[in-house]
Amino acid sequence: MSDVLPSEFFTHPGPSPHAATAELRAKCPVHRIDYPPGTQAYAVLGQQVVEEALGDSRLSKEVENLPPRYRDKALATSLLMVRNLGFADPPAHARLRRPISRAFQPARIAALRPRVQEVVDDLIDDFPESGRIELLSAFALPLPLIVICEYLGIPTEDRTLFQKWGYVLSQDPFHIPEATLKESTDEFVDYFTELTARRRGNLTDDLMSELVRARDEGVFSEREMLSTTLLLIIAGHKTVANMIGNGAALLLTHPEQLDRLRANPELVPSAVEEILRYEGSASWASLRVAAEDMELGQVNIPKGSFVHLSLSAAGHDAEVYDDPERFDVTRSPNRHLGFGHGAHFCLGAPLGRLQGEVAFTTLLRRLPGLELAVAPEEITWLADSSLSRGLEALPLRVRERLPR
Ligand code: D8L
Repeated sequence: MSDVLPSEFFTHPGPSPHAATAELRAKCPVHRIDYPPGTQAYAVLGQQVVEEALGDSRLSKEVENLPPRYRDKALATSLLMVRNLGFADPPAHARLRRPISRAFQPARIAALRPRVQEVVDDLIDDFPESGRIELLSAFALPLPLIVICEYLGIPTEDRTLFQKWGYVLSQDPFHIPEATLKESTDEFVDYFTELTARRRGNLTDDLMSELVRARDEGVFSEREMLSTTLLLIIAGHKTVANMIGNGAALLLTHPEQLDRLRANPELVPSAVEEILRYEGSASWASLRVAAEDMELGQVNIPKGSFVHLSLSAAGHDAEVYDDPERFDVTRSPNRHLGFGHGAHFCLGAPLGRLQGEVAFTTLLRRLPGLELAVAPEEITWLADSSLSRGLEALPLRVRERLPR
C-alpha cells in the first residue's frame, strides 16, 4: 500500500478508470482513500479480497459502528442508511428482510415477464419512427420506475418525484449539503406517511401493503418501514436504468459484439452478465465499516474504518478474468460480483436480470439501425457520491422502428 487515493477516485471515476485502477491493484489490492474526506478509509480493488470482504462478518453494515462523529451525522440525516435490510447485521438483518423476501423469490419475479415486455414495447412505441432519442429519459429510467411502482403498488404517475428523491437520497450523507438531504427526506416522508395512512383501510397483496402490515404488527418501526420503501425505490430503478444505459453504450461502441448479439439473441442473458462485469451499475458495494481491528489483503484496517469494496475494479481483475478489458458477450466463465456476494447478495438481482434481458432483446429486435448520435468521447459519465456507475445521458439515433 502506498498512495492515499483522493476522494475523486470514489466520486469522479470518469470514462475509463480501469487502466489506472489496474496499476494500483498490481501494487496492492487495498489502498488508503480520503473518502469521506478526513476519515480513516480503505478502497479494496482486487476481486479475491473484495469477495472475501463481502463474506466477512467483521465488516459491519450498521451505521452504529462508525466513529461517533460520522455515526451521529448518518443517524440524523440518512433515511436510506437508517435503516433497512441493506444496512443491518444479524440478527436485525433477518427481521428487516423477512417481510419483503417472498416478493423477490425468482418464481414471483419470473411471473412479471409479460408485464415487463408490455412496458418495454409501450415505451418503444413512443419513440419516433426515425430520429433522435435520449435513451435514459425515454426508456432506461421510466422502465424500472414503472415496474417498481407497480410492484410496490404506488402511483406510477408520481414517478418523477421518486426519481428526484432517489437521485438526492442515494448520495452520501457525508458528501452533500445537509439541507439538500433534509428537504428531499421531508418530502419523501410526508408523501409516504400520507400514502400509507390512506392505504391502511384496504391492504392488498402488493409489496407496499406487506410493508404497512409489518409496521402494524410491530416487525418494523415507522422509520424502518419508510427506509425500506426508500431502498426499494432507489435500488429498484437507478441500478436498472444504469445497466441499460451502460450496456447500450458498450454495445454501440463494440459493433462486432452488437452484430453477434443481433444475430444470436439467445446470447442476451450472457451479454447482460458481461455488461454487469464490465460497467455494472453498482460501482461500489454499500457501506461497510470495520467493527474490530482486522487485516485485509495483508493491510491492517483499524476498527471504525470505512471499507469501500470496488465491484467495478473487481470486474477488471486480470487474476480472475482472461483479458479483462475485452468486452465479450459470450464470456464464460463470468463469475462477476456485480450483485455482491454472501448474506447481502442483491435481493433484486432476478428483477434486474429480467428487465435487462427483455430490454436488450426488444431494443435490438425492434430498432435495427440504432446508433450513437454523438461521438463516443462525448458520452459523459455521472460524477456523484452515490454507489452508482452511470451515464448523464445517451443520445441515440433511431433509423427504423419495427412493430411490437
Ligand atoms: C443497493 C443500493 C443502495 C448500488 C442498489 C442501490 C442503489 C445504489 C446507488 N442496491 C443496496 C444501498 C443498498 O444508486 O447508489 S447502486
